[in-house]
Amino acid sequence: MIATVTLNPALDKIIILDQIKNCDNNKIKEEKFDIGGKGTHVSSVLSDLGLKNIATGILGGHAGSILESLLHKKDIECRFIYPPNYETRTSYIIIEKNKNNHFMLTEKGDKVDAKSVDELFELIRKLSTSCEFMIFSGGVCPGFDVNIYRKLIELANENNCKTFLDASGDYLIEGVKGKPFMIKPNIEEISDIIGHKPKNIDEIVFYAKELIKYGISIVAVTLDSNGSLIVSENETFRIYPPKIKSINTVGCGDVFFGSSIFKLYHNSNLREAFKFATAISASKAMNLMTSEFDINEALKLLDEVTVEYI
Ligand code: TA6
Repeated sequence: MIATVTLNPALDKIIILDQIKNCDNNKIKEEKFDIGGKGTHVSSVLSDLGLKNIATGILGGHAGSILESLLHKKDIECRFIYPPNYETRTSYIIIEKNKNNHFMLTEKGDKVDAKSVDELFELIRKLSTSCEFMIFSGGVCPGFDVNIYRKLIELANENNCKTFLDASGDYLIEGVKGKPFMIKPNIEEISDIIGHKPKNIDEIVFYAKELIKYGISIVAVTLDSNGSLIVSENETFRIYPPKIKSINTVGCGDVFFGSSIFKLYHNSNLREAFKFATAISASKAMNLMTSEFDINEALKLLDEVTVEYI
């Protein structure tokens, strides 16, 4: 079994306009809700690829109930902690169609109480005894300590669960100390770990290899439209994405993360897993929604994904 842990899920509200004019009453053309919050996004991808999974973390309020209904529609088993008087946050994704622009405005999230933090620990402890994979992904709502990911990863590792982390800032820096099996930092996030922005790919490779020596098995660095860099003990390679017309890149990182994990769960080699993830992520970029992709479109794009060993 596989579980995702989202410590600050979000309901994505996608707002579509022709254009945004400053100091004007801009009329919204269309509004859609989608699954947001990085771990819940991964659950959505796994489910779309046919892998049953459990979504857990912190959830509540009206936005939380809409998000949970979207997860249920994808046959995802929801095992959340519901803190008292807690409202799940909303991310607003603004699509300005005429200029092919999109912006994301994400709320901070409510503070979680100490009792709910303890309940979450107990839930993760229990789940990690029956899960082979556990994915920790996304922002963290106020009320959790900065070392929350480290503690949860250590707990899951002790129960022989393979752990995956996608986080940022101090939560990532602390989380890495828990030695997750795989991390998926973007450029800003690998800079958080290194302590400065890397000058070039060679410097990223150097620090990624240091992380492998430290005990992480896979470091997958996403490089926006320049694809990704995959580093493990036995191989290092760049992956270049297909040329596509991007509509909405929000969610691409989560879809990349979720689809690579799907392949690793089925014992794919790294090259196959991350080529597949790149094609799926490209299909998501062509989709207005933040969690949706077209598997047939992705499989057609697979041939245009190229790999270069370093
Ligand atoms: O990566 C896309 C996304 O999951 C959006 O759907 C939005 O919910 C946002 O990221 C949440 O990011 P955060 O890092 O705040 O958890």
